[in-house]
Amino acid sequence: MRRLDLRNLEPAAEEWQWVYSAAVPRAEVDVEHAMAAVQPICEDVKSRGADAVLDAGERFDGVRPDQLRVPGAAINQALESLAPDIRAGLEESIRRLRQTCEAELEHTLVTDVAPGATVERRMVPMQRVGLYVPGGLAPLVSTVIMNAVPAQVAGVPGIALASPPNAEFGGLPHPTILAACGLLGIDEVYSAGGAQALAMFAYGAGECRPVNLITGPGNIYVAAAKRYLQGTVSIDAEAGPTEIAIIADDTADAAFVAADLISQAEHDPMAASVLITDSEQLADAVDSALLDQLGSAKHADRIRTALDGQQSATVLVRDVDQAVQVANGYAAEHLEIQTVGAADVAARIVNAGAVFVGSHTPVSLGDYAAGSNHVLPTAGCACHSSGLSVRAFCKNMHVVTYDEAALREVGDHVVTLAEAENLPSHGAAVSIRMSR
Ligand code: HSO
Ligand code: ZN
Repeated sequence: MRRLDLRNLEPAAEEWQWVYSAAVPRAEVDVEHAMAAVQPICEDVKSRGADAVLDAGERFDGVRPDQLRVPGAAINQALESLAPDIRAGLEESIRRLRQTCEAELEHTLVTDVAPGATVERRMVPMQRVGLYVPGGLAPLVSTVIMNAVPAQVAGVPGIALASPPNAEFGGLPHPTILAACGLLGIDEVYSAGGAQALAMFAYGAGECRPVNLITGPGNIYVAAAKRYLQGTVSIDAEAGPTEIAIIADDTADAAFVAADLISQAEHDPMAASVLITDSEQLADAVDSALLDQLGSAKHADRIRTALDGQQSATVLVRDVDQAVQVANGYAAEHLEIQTVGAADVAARIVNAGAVFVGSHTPVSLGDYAAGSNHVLPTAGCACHSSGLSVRAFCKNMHVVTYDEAALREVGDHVVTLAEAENLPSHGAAVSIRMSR
């Protein structure tokens, strides 16, 4: 990995976030450009429905499924054929995430604003959501869980899932993805990928009715389709290539650090692996551990491309304070802390999709079975967005109840404010009640 020496950089107090977000570059992902490609696909799905989705599958995934909706029998069969050890892993992953989601459910809250006057914050689930699970370089079966469990715990009654048709499996999505759907009790599954799948969710196509919200990761075309369809539907954050940043000091185990940098680079030649350290000695040790471990890595080619890319680097800093600022400026999708006092360092992190604290909490654990969610904001979006959780699948709604005395108590203020806004009929709706 290339080295970026930021030890002499001393941004002014109010500037650090922008200085450091510019100092550590990211892969260039031109979503705007991809939008030109997805627009006709989305419009075609809008006007021709299921046929357009199937045609696009044939064009981009190399196979035209017999039907858009996956038959229930195919899901059952995939579940029956699932290897017992994979099933056990998926079940444990589901169990842990479900625990977190149940604890995080926000409950209805009633505020007594005045005698006889209450404002209730009622949490309500979205009524219909579309979950997207990419095919791509790996069948991300864990992503089925990360999307579906929070939606289910939130109480969403209508859950549909789409994943690209796979020529190897007769135009159905990957069987392990179908098996995970079976395990979770999701029976509305579509053989659709990319922009056409998202357009199907947004506009409806064939048996698929339109959804209120689309969640899930995907490639640049999926991100572009989300941007294009936003407004018609709500979306979670736009997902870009995976990122890992690690703050490590001279107490860190170089082999652990290297293994974690490699783990996320395995996703994508565009993935970013960033080591932030105040120890040149550790940086050297990590470089040689990377070389050692790459020798036996199955996907060494794409890992090497990712680590050699401009988006990956070892960033040298003066001390842990500067490391925290660099990490907060960069706002990584995943941030590991491998330092002395890791919990104290983690407490100072304000921008990251998720934080992994201490030498025994690798990102891979979170990818599968930590009980946390792995659908997280990338590309610096962790400054303003959150990872997927039950909250993403809920809305809050104020339910307001005033009795007569309570209205009388505040009524004059409403009338005055309505007059001040030159909206006297607003005031009249209150005074008509007060005059009875
Ligand atoms: N690290 C990926 C998620 C994933 N990893 C799925 C393995 N499978 C993005 O957070
Ligand atoms: Zn991963």
